[in-house]
Amino acid sequence: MSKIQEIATAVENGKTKIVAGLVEEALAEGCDAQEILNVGMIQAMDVVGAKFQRGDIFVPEMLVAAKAMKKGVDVLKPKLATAGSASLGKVVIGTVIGDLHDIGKNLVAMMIESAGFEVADLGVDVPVAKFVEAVESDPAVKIMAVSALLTTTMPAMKDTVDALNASKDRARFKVLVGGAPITQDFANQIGADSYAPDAASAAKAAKALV
Ligand code: B1M
Repeated sequence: MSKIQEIATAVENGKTKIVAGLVEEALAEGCDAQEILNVGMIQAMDVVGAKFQRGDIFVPEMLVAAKAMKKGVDVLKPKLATAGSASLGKVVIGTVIGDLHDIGKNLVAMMIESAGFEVADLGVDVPVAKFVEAVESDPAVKIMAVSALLTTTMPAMKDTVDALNASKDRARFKVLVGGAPITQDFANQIGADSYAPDAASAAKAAKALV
């Protein structure tokens, strides 16, 4: 079994104690950090999601797999993030109200930061008013980045973008959206300025917005 496959199996099975060590070993063997992330972790989480959908595992197993992935991401972080030069401005990011998924949002924050932005992370389950307050209270904010991982929280993303679009400061900032159920069509429908399907393209989209 390849080292990346070992990582994937460990993430799938929620082996929180061994993932960091396996990632360190993979890096020492010369494996590419991006491949470790994509194949060893993100694909492993897809397998976890599919098992959950089939009823083979339940929320606690999903949670422990997420914890295992986080341990690995912590090791990968310095390799994935290439320090940006001068600050391109401030980005506020958060996962919409009702939604507790944060791994993808954290990766997006990390990539945007490494593209040269200052990032303020509001966390998960963020009320609409908190997004609006974050941008209206800080004139340095150039992009509001909104994440949603559940089809059931897509309406909350729409409510958030509606409220941001109604902000008195709307001309000053852009709205970027993403997350597994979000599409370019949905982003257009709700009036976001930009959509990105993954963390790397979110960083590119953010750069294109400023
Ligand atoms: Co949840 N969950 N979950 N879950 N979970 C999914 C999303 C699901 C697809 C699993 C499945 O059924 N196959 C499903 C949603 C189905 C749907 O919406 N139709 C689901 C469900 C149903 C639920 C619960 C409702 C389960 C329950 O309680 N019965 C519940 C909801 C809780 C809530 O939020 N209110 C729930 C809970 C959880 C845990 C808490 C246990 C845990 C989250 C832990 C955490 O995040 N700290 C969890 C997990 C781990 C998953 C899966 C398995 C993995 C998510 C993940 O981290 N993926 C997930 C299945 C899956 O994704 N395959 C699943 C890896 C991550 C890197 O990808 O988050 O997609 P992702 O992020 C990507 C892109 O989406 C994009 O870039 C990221 C990196 O490339 N992106 C952006 C994300 N945000 C962006 C923002 C941008 C741009 C791009 O711009 C601003």
